[in-house]
Amino acid sequence: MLNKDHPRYQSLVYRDKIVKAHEKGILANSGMIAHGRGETFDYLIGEETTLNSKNTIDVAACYFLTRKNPVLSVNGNTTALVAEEVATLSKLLDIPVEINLYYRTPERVKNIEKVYNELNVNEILGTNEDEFIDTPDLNGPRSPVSIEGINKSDLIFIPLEDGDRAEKLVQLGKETVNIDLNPLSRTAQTSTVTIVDNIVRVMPLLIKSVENLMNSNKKELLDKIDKFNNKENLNTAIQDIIQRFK
Ligand code: PTJ
Repeated sequence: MLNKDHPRYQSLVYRDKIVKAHEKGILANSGMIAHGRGETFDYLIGEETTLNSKNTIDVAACYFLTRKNPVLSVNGNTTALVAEEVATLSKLLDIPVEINLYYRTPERVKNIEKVYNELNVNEILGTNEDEFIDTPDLNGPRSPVSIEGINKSDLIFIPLEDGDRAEKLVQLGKETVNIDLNPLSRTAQTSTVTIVDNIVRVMPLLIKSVENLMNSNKKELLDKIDKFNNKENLNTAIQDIIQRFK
């Protein structure tokens, strides 16, 4: 039983979600370590969404609303923390959720598929029954992607990921939107758009931003994309952390 008066109650709630997802065979063992790394960076950024990240979330929404075939790629950590929000975004944009795991086992895929099925996601790809094709020049369990999903997509959402895949996807001419509390990670550095913030704060804001911008004209959305530079965004995120030490 979690004590609501605890000064770090929210953090305990998310740790509890992580532990429960591990017990249910959703989270990889290393997912616990990844969460701890995220918590450390969250301390450094002050555990709140910065002005810079709010703007980046709006830019991410503009990408989702202007690209032809976006896909939401999910892993164990994302599913443990924000499965409901992923399902909401998938319905709002009418785009698929694709399971793509670093520590892929048929059991974990099945357990994660069940979560999104129960949330009534329309199209779940990357399941054990799907048809796959390898991502060129990428080794390991993340390489096989759904033929109808990531393979054909032009924009891929890749939150909370380790570094090797983003680089390859970008080399293939695809665009990526990443959420990562660590602005120095390889995925953060190679993605098209990197939201440096906790996924639990980002997802509700991203959904709101998509809802707000949904009826804007395409030129406005493209203008916002044109004005964005991910290197500047990452530099600002790093400067925001440095400021907190002064
Ligand atoms: O479910 P699987 O098998 O695909 O495995 C997933 C993990 C996360 C275990 C795997 O991709 C991995 O090892 O990732 P890394 O290399 O630890 O990278 C995860 C990144 O996510 C790190 O840079 C963390 O700082 C970041 N991160 C962790 N929790 C959060 C986060 N970023 C935003 N919000 C969080 N809550």
